[in-house]
Amino acid sequence: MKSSRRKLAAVAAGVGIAPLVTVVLPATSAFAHGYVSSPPSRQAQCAQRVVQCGQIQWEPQSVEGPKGLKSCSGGNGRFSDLDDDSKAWRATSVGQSVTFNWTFTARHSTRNYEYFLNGKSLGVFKGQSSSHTVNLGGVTGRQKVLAVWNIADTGNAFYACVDLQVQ
Ligand SMILES: [Cu+2]
Repeated sequence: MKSSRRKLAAVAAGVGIAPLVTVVLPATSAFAHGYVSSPPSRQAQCAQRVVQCGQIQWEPQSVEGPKGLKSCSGGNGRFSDLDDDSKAWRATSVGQSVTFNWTFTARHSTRNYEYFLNGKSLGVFKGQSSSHTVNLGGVTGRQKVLAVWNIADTGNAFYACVDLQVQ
C-alpha cells in the first residue's frame, strides 16, 4: 500500500512535464519500427552480437528509409554495416519455401510487405499478418533476400536483408 502510494505520487509529479514530452515525441522515431527476426536478418544478427556491428546493434528496428530503395541499410550511413556483404553474416539453411517473421517495437499502418531476390519481386503481402511465406523460384546456394515493410501513411519503408543457404 505504502509503495503504491509512492508510485502514484511519482506519476503525479511527472504530469507537470507532460506538455513538453508531447512536443518532443513526434520528432523522435528511434523507439518505433520493426525488422525481420526470423530467419535472423542482418540487423537481428547485429543485435544478437552474432556479427560485430556499429550503432545498428542497439536499434535493429530502425532501418527506415524512403520507399523504393534496394539497399540493406535503407540508405542510412550510420547503418552501413548492413550493406557489407563481406561481413560474417550467418546464412540460414532453407528450402524453396521460406517464412519470414517480423518483430515490431511499434506498429504503423501498413501499405504492404515486399520481398526481393536479385532485384526481382518474390511477392507482395497486404493485411495485418507479420508472417509471410515466399517461394524462392528455384535458386540454390547462398542468397540474400531484401524484405521491405512499406508504411501506409508516410513516404518511408523499413528494410531488412536476410542471408539464406538454399538447399
Ligand atoms: Cu516506427
